[in-house]
Amino acid sequence: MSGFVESMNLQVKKFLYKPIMKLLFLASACLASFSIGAHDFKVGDIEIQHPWVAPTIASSRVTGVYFTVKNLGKTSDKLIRIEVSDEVADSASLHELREVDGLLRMRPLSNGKQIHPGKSVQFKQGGDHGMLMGLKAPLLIGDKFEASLVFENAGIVNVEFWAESGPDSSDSHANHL
Ligand SMILES: [Cu+2]
Repeated sequence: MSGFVESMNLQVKKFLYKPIMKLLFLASACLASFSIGAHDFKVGDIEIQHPWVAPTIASSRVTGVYFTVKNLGKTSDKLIRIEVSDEVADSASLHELREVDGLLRMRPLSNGKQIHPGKSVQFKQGGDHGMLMGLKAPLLIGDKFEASLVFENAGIVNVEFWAESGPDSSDSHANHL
């Protein structure tokens, strides 16, 4: 496992560190107007709000996926993993991103993410997030793909990720209808 983490950290340094820093620079401006619109998915008590994916940068085949999980129920649930078809990417995983001594460190959310009853958890730029590695094609704004979020209790929630420039960029959903 530690070998996997080490090799992933190398990959991160090589391919992701700079794009993530650029995205972080934009993130604070975007977060203020995060919208809850029609682009939501619900199974049982779990609602997934506005799943979106950052377009790929240059020749990168790695990107981040973002969404909000809301637990409308009275019992806790846990997001265990994210899955995509191998026609979309070689792998999809959930990561946490923490600042340690001024450096962003990313590692797998190997125990999943607890979603307490009545609470929302954001998977967002600069925090916990999903990641696709080995994308089969560049992702451009307006592209879409399906993915599954797997929960301990709610089971599989199928969602559609939309490639957008930021979390507030599709308030009107004009590009998608
Ligand atoms: Cu990551």
